[in-house]
Amino acid sequence: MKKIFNTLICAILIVVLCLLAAKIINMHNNPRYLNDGYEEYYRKEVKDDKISELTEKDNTKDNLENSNNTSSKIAENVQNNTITKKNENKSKTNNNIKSEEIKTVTDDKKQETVVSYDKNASSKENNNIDTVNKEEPKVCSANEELDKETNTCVCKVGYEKDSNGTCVKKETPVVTKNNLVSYNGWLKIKDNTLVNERNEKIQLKGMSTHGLQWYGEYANEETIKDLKEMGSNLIRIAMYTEENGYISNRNIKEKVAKIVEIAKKEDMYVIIDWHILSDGDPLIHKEEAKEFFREMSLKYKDYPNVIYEICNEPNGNVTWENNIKPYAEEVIKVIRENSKKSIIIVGTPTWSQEVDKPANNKINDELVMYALHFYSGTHTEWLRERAKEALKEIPIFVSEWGVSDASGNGGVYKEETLKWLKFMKENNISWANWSLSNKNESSAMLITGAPSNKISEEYLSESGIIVRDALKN
Ligand code: IDC
Repeated sequence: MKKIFNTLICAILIVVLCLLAAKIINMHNNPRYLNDGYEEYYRKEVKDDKISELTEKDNTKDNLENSNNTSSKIAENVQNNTITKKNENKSKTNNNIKSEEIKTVTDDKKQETVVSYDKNASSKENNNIDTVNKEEPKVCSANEELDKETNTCVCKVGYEKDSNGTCVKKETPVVTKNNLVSYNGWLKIKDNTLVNERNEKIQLKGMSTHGLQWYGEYANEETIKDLKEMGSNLIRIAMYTEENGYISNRNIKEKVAKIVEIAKKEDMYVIIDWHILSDGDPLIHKEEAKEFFREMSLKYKDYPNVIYEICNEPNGNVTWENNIKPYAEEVIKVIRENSKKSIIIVGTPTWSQEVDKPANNKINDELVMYALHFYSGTHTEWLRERAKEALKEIPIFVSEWGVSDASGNGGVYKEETLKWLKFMKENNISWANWSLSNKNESSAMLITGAPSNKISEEYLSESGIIVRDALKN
């Protein structure tokens, strides 16, 4: 028993002695106890690749600085050390960036290359030594500036990152959209298509009112604004002559004037349409038409946004030569007395389908366009073919079209409508869609019951949805 006790005491003594010896050795090497060995210790640690561990623990700025300085000193001293290699690589990279930058100061595209190069370099560096070494200031591209705190490139004021992470100029809200009147001014015709004052092609797109006497209230400040928001730059005022229209109710002019003023305020083009329909021969109300357009053209002589459509849809036993052209020449003359610069649209035989007729016998006026009307359920490829031919000779304006059949109801004929829209886009043909109303017929833009002061998604009919998409594109 005594023997066992003695052995145990001996063992404990040996262990205590060993621990003491170890402690003394450790004190010699540990910088916490011996400042002289600090650097030596660190070098050892670095060699053992423990740098990142240390940096993570010591993440106050001062400590970081210390460790940076120390490790750079060490790097200077220790030949063939991994850190030296990394530093060399880094400075090589920076030199490359600088020389690259010098080559490309004025070249935006190349500067983009610099940015991405820089990004790659820095991410590589971060994985290695950047956390301990004092970083070289980043080289930023033309639209960037250096954030000294984080040593990263950030977008300059007025610039923002795009989806590729490149700093691009911030889009300032467009006050004047370039499809509106303030940009385009008085319109002209060049190579049988509509152009603006700068001779740039322009396509007008918008809604036609239904008969003012029935659904006039749907054309108001709110709805016209909403339409503009949807991409529209045009509104057509369908002022019926008969069917309780202008001939029997001159007061309807006031509604016309109101809409013209709204269009002006909203920077949009507007068509004043002399909507003959049951009165198929324009000559029937020629005198009234002359009187009306004299008044209008005088009133709006300085309005670059006003366009005159002088006979919606001649029909019945009327011809271009005998009825429409003579009528048009007289009315145009009246308009030109007041307004030399406005565009005038002239209807064509058979509800404005026979554009081939004026193509062979034009009116002598540089600013006249010819109406082509279609309804997708009734008018198809054959009418597009005719239009294509006519376009070689005359400018065409689709001042009325619908997604239904010619009655204004039936359908919606979406597929055919899309073909027409493509055709009009390809040929830069301006258009107005029938109709801005909530009438229970498939050509109406709004569903039955839709209020008259709002054009929003929930009130769009099937036709309205197609038109909304067409206005956007
Ligand atoms: C239609 C309307 C319909 C109205 C009818 C009679 O959609 O509600 O009852 O006129 O006035 C046109 C005419 C246009 C027609 C339209 C549809 O320009 O006034 O509107 N249409 O039939 N030409 C071809 C079709």
